[in-house]
Amino acid sequence: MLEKINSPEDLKKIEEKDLWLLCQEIRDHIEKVVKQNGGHLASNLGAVELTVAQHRIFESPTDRIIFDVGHQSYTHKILTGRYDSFSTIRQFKGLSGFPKTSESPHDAFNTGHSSTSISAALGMATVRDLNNDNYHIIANIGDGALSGGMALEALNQLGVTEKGIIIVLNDNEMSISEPVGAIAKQLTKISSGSLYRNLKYKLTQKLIVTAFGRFTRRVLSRLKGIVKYMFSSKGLFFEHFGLTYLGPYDGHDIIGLEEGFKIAKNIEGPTLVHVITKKGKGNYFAEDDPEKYHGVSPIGNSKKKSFTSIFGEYLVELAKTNKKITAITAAMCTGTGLELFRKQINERFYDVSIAEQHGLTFAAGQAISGYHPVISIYSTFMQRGVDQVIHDICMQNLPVTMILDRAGLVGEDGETHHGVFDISLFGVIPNLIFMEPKNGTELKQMMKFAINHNGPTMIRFSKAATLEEAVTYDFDEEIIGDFQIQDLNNENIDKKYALIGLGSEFNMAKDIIIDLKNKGYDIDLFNPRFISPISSITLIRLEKYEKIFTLENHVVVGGFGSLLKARLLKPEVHIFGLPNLFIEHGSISQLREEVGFTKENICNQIERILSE
Ligand SMILES: Cc1ncc(C[n+]2csc(CCOP(=O)(O)OP(=O)(O)O)c2C)c(N)n1
Repeated sequence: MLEKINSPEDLKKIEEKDLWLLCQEIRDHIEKVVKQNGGHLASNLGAVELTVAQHRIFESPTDRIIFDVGHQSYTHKILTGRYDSFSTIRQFKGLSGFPKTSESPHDAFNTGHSSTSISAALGMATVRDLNNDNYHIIANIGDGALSGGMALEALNQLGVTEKGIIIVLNDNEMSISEPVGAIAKQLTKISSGSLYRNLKYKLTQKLIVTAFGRFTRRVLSRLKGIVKYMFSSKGLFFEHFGLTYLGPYDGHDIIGLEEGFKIAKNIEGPTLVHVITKKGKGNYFAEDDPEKYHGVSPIGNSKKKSFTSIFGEYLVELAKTNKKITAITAAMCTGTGLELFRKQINERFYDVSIAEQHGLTFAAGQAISGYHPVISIYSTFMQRGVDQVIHDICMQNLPVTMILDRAGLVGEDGETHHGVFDISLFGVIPNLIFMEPKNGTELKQMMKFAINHNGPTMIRFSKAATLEEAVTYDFDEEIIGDFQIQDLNNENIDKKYALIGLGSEFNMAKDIIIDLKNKGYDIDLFNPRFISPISSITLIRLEKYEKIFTLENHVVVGGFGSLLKARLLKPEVHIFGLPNLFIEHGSISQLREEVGFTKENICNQIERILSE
């Protein structure tokens, strides 16, 4: 059937009796492609019927269907003319794993980061109404994403503007991990409130059947108030925000869902359709362990040791002896390697849900009270917390250790997920000691130093696999801001030129030095360790060079090399890194190739500069 569906119009022609088979085909196709390309398996399997029903009842692209986070939009892509290209999802030059307005008119809004859908929908609704247009705006949001601050801020405004948008709450009682917090608890209570559901559903349905058009809508809007107070307090949680609550519906019953959406279409003002889904639906393993199957890697991917796992294991070791250490995650326990901490030191582990900003100020609160919180957030999601880092943590000089995981290019998740702006955002903040380790051993040393430091520290590291080495050195307050020169062959150092390879780029810097040495160029190699501050000893030392080259897994303008260049007077500084662009998706090596951030290219460029 799927081959014949090129648009939602074709979907509407499918007979009701065949819909279950269609959903089966969609699931099979998603599973097949995700096994090959990696991607968000469990979330997509759970949202199949939900998406089919929406595309049968609404008129996309005139009606705007928004997907919060966007990781669950695979069925939507398949049904909106992208069945043929779906096998390219997440691959270089292929379909994106998230909605992209540039990819299809059916993708109403770009997403990737959580909890933006209600804000975007409300913005769209205000313009629709100013223009006296008439179309529906649907915000699909998960129970996890609903816990994010932005979603709550949007609900706060929505309640008073009373704009007609339809929020579809895809409630699978899971974020990536188990959802936490009071909202999650409320949702569980509502889902189990079947009396309210049945009575209210029947009443609303009756009204729809017996009257039509604007009159019906007006009557319904008025009755909303009456309905609200007739039944138990279950749906009042949302009705207090000024929403008409419909549901909960079985998220795998297309006919029931279609009825729900038809009712929602006819209600004036903001409406919330509460849908209960099973994450991983249809796949035994994903249903059984939705956390593991939330996002999967393509088959055959070997798991080498990552900075993340070294961080997670070592933090537990440190925290076992230092009882003042706490660990904080914003709904990314597994991804940030804090699983072990959650299991072994649960009393000092905090999952604040998808709330990076809150998590950072929460850490500040713990730090000012005498503890040393370690909060790990992906570099890209840390973009949410700039003010909290500046205003709450650094301005008060509080001992919080912030870990920026997945810094640099991340590959297949693409432009919304690359962590390539963090140095521009955090590299100039007073009091903050910002570091990047060249390998796993150095990460441990930095962590130990950070825990003992009485002020804010930040450590970024990439997704790259890394090694641990036997040799360690004293990493203490004495060396803050000092770049380390590497004497590769016990030969004279302090040459005319220097190459500084930041963090995960240090190894490439080393290879470049060796290649250029073979071509007759002598260059000193530095492992900077510190992004900020840079000590005056280091600056004085670097002033002696004629030409300095820097490498970083970050955008060039505003990054490590830029910050260094601004501090140096004499040497010519040539910066190698990523272009200041939103870089698409693909494997990390393809992307590096695409932007020219490869050993060969950089070697050639340095050679050219040195031979000038
Ligand atoms: C700001 C931000 N923080 C973290 C994430 C990582 N993330 C992606 S999906 C997800 C869980 C979303 O849960 P939910 O909305 O319930 O959707 P489900 O996958 O359960 O369908 C998280 C935390 C993100 N995308 N954006």
